[in-house]
Amino acid sequence: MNTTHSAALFEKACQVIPGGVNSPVRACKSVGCDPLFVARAEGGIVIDADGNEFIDFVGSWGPMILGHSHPDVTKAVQEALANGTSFGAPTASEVEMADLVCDSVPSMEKVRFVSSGTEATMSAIRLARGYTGRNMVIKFDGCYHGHADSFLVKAGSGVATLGIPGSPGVPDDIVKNTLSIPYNNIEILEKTLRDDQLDIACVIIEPVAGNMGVIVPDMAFLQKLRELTAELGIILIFDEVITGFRLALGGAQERFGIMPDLTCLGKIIGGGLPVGAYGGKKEIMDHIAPDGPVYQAGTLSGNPLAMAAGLAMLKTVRKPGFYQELEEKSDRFAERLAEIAAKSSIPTVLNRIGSMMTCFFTDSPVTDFDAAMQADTDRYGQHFRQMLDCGIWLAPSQFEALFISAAHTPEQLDKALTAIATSLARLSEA
Ligand code: KE4
Repeated sequence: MNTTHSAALFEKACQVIPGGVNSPVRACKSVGCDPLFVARAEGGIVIDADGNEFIDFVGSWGPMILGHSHPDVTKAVQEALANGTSFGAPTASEVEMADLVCDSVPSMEKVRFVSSGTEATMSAIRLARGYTGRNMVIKFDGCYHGHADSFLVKAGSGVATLGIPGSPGVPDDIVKNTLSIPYNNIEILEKTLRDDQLDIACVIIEPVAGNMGVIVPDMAFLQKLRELTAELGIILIFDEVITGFRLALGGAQERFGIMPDLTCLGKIIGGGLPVGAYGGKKEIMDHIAPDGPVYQAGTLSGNPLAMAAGLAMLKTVRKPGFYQELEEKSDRFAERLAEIAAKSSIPTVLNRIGSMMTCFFTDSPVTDFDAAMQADTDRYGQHFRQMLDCGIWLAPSQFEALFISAAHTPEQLDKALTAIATSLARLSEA
């Protein structure tokens, strides 16, 4: 495969951008190769700087549930562009978007838009602390909530891949207010939440983990979390940056029927443009400035181009049958993937819910961060490179998700499955 242009771009990029990328996982360090630079994308396909075509299962890390360059999204952004790019003043599109988001996400009565998932989660925990007057935040090992200081303790995406247990630059007195406990462990959860030495403001969780690879929680665990936080007056925050508008129109909370107090959104909500959001009960959200004392702001929050893209995305996924069709397509893919894996001598574990899944190179169930860390990342790296050679673009990390989009055609999915079978066969010969 000719990668001349990507190689030249990467060499130049490394001179002017840390690691040559604007987000660490894109550097492909954990899969043993240099990154390819994307020139354009359409539907289920990305095309790199050298013209190589790949079937894309990263989907920009989740946003591309419609596939790339969806005509309705493109048209909406072009129309908005003709009116200007940013005003720093309220617009009708923000009101329409907020109304549609609150109508779609069951627990949301009010929502505030920001420009990234990190902004959404950091604002949500500030709100929880301001509302409760307490400081402690409980998170779960392997869950990633963006790169705000409070979260960089044994996080998942990026950090787990790079093996950084936290991060330099995060002051100790920030970390002392964040406690990370094992995912899916009811006993430790109850012991921690009932510890009256801890002035717990909130618990933040990915209701399906996507940043240590995909891990679906035990429903008893998630239900217990909801019961305990309600009983103890602790704010429960669902970080649905990945699962929002992915697992159902109303995200994981709709799919599982478990309602958080606050929800964080990102990725899909922006249709590929920078949008994050946090929202929930009016009683809590009314503590946010300017109505309330908890401060949060953003120059480009509710940006008209991003709102246009988000609205076009929302109107498309709200069409009858959208999620059912995506679910059925994902069912077929996952069933065939499981059959292929079962025939291979290479030990793998497939964790999947809806249109998100991870094939772990390990031989035991993956139900928490420690189990995920047993995966053979070198073997995943070989798999990644072999799949790239077959024209399939997977996440450059064992600890991320494979996403099926509405744009993936049966032929593209067949090609991917054939490539996976070939890759596993090669791995078993290695
Ligand atoms: P952003 O700040 O990257 O928009 O969102 C942070 C975030 C928050 N919560 C969850 C559950 C997330 O998955 C993320 C970001 N996800 C990673 C990949 N899983 C983004 C990829 C990257 O860092 O480049």
